[in-house]
Amino acid sequence: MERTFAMIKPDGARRGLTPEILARIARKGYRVVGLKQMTISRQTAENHYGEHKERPFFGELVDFITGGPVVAIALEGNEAIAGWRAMMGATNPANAAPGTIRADFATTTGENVTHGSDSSESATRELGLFFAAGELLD
Ligand code: FUP
Repeated sequence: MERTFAMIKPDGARRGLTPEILARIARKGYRVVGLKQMTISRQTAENHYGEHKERPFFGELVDFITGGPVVAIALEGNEAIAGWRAMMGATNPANAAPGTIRADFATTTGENVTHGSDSSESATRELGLFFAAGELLD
């Protein structure tokens, strides 16, 4: 069993896509071991996206992700890290496979509805950034 960090970004939450996305997670068979709505602080956003801090879009990315409530989700399941990324689809929705969340619900890379950890190391780091140990189910 693997755990990963998933997020419904401000665009997805604002557009009312949270129930649809949680339904897809349930149908897939992942166990939700942590779930909360929150507004991300700039410090947490800059930490979360630290790998992109030299990129030209970093400021806009931080503005966007802190610009409204998100839904932070801890998922557990067999190969959940790769599996959740497959459900999201490619970063640029134009390249996302039909049936994926980004293909079905997004049109731009900047506002692509969901986030998912890209490796085991990222999953551990991001789960720790967004959830206190006591907020996750055993
Ligand atoms: P992903 O792992 O699919 O979320 O993609 P990245 O880690 O490469 O990018 C993280 C976020 O940065 C994307 F979701 C949106 C933003 N981004 C841009 O706005 N422009 C880019 O060219 C690349 C990423």
